[in-house]
Amino acid sequence: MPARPDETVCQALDAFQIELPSWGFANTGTRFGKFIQAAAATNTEEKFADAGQVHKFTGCCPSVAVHVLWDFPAGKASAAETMALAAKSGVRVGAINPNVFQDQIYKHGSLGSPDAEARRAALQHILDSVEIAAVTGSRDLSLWFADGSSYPGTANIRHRKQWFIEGLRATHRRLAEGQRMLVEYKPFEPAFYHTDIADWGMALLMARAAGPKAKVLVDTGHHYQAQNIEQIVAWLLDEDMLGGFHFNDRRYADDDLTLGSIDPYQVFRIFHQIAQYEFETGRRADLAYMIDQSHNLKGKMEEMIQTAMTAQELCAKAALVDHAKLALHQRDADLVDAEECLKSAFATDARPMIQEWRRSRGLAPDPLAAFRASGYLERVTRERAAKAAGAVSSYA
Ligand code: PSV
Ligand code: MN
Repeated sequence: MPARPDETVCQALDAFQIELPSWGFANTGTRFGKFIQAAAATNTEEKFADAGQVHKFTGCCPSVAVHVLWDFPAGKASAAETMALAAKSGVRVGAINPNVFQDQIYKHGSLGSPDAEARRAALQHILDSVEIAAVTGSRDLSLWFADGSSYPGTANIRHRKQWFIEGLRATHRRLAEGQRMLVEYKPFEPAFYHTDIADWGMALLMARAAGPKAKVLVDTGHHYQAQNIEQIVAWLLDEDMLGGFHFNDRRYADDDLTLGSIDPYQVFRIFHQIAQYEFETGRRADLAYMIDQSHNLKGKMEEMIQTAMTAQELCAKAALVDHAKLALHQRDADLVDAEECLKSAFATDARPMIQEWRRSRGLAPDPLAAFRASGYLERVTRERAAKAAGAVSSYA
């Protein structure tokens, strides 16, 4: 007998966790400027404290992805301290993101730079990050490279590809048992002519060349318009090469908008591919779900809670697809019925079932309302504004 919808939703939510990005709690902006929020976290401790609140009210965000340089000011030496700060706030350190795009040495690239010294520095930083991951017990090393070129003829694309393979292989050799490296792709920005790892095919090739612990990371914002992201997901799942996601939404390019704010059906279709894979294979897709958003205008913690709730909702809707029925419609090429089967799950209001799940897990049915009622935001706004004023006056 098929499970009742509320049981299906409960099972899906019990199995679903999504990682918060430490950088989503700090002041960020566009290349035209930053609008400062008094409540924004100003250091790693505050980022974890805010993340802890998001987890406390949603119950599905127990870990925080961190950026080396931004969250480990003293590199490896600060790994244990960063871990302790996370634990103090009821979360743990998640994926480690090396940063090989900020330093001056990376002006023409990192692992793909024509300058051997830059390639060496990038590899060293990535290997240090592997060591940090070993201390923090992080499973994943998330690798995003800003490498590319902005004018035709200025870079040897094949040489850069080969340097990348060398660097990624050297990284793979350092991974301990149980660790993974996730190769992220992005079509453009900051480079505007060619990007070394520009799409899922290039990331797949790089991951395969690196070794069996390397998988592909799909950032939903890193695609050209009209690209069929769920097909990429389906293919990578089928190849056992999908490692995880950076979730966000977009309208034009890598906009880093709130997940599902522009196209919730897109996110649902991604979750559907995963649920269908799990239904057919009987295997759990071993994926790291992560948020990668820049909260420039909305309140950062509120946007994070909104994102986690949206992810839960779309994951729950995808769990409600009647897979057995869909398989029959697909077999018989019943096009309208197959499509309606998918759409009826998407149209189901899963929110009452999710609220029930929250109550049964001791969580408030409306995490956003509960967060607002907690007074945390007002308290940190006051404290952080006072700290900023103090810093200005002591400087003056
Ligand atoms: C690049 O746009 C990216 O998506 C990468 O994942 C980075 O790690 C992240 O944004 C934050 O800069
Ligand atoms: Mn990303």
